[in-house]
Amino acid sequence: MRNTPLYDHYVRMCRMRAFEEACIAGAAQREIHGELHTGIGQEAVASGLAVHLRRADALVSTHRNHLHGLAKGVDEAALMAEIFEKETGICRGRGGHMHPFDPSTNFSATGIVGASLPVALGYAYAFAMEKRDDVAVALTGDGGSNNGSFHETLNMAAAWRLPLLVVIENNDYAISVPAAAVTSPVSLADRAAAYGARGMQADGRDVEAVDRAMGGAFDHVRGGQGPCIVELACHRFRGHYEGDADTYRPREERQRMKREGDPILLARERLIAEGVTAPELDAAQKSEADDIAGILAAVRGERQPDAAGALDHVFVQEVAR
Ligand SMILES: Cc1ncc(C[n+]2csc(CCOP(=O)(O)OP(=O)(O)O)c2C)c(N)n1
Repeated sequence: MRNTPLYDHYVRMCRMRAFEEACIAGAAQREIHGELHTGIGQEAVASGLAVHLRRADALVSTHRNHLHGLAKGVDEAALMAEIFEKETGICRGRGGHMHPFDPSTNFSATGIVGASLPVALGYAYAFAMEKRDDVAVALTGDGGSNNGSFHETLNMAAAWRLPLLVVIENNDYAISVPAAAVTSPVSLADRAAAYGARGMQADGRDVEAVDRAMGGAFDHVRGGQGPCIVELACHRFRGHYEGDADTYRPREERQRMKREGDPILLARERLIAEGVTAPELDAAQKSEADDIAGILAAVRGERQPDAAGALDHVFVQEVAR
């Protein structure tokens, strides 16, 4: 076991990938219903975020949210159980893979594109009112950043100097629409200047670059200097959802991104150059995969909610005053 930040990122990213591969197995067996979106290929973003997040920070994610939940420290077994619609899930199986919510870690997600931003703004406003140095993080994709809520949120956060960090996973596509066809300017981080906010870009495939960018961004926001946008270029390896034929991306483009832009392979190459052996890295990867396989086996055996209780725990039954 090595003890370097890059080695830890490698292990975390292997675990994240194994987690989502387990979800893919569930979708293939029709244990998971609806459109399952994975972040396979985008692990460096989540791993780079994970090391800077504190438990009291809030993170609001999107339809592609599993890795962000893991980065926020949501219990893995309970998150997987939620994705598999089990009574033991963080929302007792009522939220499913697109609407997980975990008050104990301030993690939530929404399937409404662009809606992560105003929810995170609410957390940021609350943190400012309570004079806490916690950070509210909104994840969005390049597609989500073209939503009106992006502008409204950043304007308000900058006007009130709120502790909001907007992380854009720019994987170049919103379903089948290339970002360049619908986005002006192409640099999303440059939009920060219009709000008087901080903006930065990094290679979202390079976990060390993400870690560095996040370090600067969290220092800025936690230090009370107002909102920050971090734009991370990355690739989504799978189709938009499990079942998407992905015909809009040429085969060569898909092959090249997996060959040249896999954050796990990039970290692995760097570790080998630093003297870590391939068998050591293989053993670490296998150990994470075995662990996740154990969680998957347990989750599969858990109970689904009864149909009669479908509306239980969905609506607020009592409001404390
Ligand atoms: C308000 C709204 N419009 C449309 C959709 C359908 N939809 C789901 S995901 C998606 C694309 C999102 O693209 P992006 O923000 O780039 O995220 P990515 O899928 O690339 O992670 C769309 C249009 C939606 N869920 N919500």
